[in-house]
Amino acid sequence: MRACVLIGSLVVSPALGDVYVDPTGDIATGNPNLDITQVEITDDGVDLTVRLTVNDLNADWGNYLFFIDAWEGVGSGDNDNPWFRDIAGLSGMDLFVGTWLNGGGGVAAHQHYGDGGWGDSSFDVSLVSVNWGMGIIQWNFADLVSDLTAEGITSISFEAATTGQNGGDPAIDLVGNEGIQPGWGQGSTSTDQLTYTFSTAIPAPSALALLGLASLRSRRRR
Ligand SMILES: [Ca+2]
Ligand SMILES: [Ca+2]
Repeated sequence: MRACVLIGSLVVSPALGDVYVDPTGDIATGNPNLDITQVEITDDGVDLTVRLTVNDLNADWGNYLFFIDAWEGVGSGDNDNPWFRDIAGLSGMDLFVGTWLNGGGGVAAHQHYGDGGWGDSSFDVSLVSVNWGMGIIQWNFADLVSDLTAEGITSISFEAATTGQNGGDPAIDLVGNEGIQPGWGQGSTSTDQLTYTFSTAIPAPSALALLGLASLRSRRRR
């Protein structure tokens, strides 16, 4: 009975996570703390929540990056990010988040302002939590979804990357189908940005929820 209640509450939740899976073990360096296994994104119509999962968060020295392409036709150049990591294939990025875990952890959020280049993000981005046991790093982008929706934007493209602590370090892993990156001392290249569609752009979620509840009720009646 408890399981039924739980399923019901998930069905009516306005924010089901979209999960983007990445292979385990697809890195050249043997650092499981940098091996992305999935990215989960949700939104409540206002904030965007991102959960990055790695294979084993067994060390605190890694850096974790999240790139968002929100506005078409503007954004960064290729291999142009505020932390100078050697990652090609990411032109047009508008928002950059970098997180470190050592020293208590923290987050830096930057935004690309055309000819002005990278500056501080106009959005408040927070490192919500680090789950060491599950290997999950969670960020919250306050008001990002509501602000972009107000501009008529219904989705974002994104990339997630793991890297070291120094400028010039490459991405050791990228989420998606890039395959194994060359590793330390060499460049890295993003070849596929993924897309997340805001919940505000998905038609009639309440109707979907009602359908889900109806099917649950009919199942329970049998
Ligand atoms: Ca991986
Ligand atoms: Ca852009």
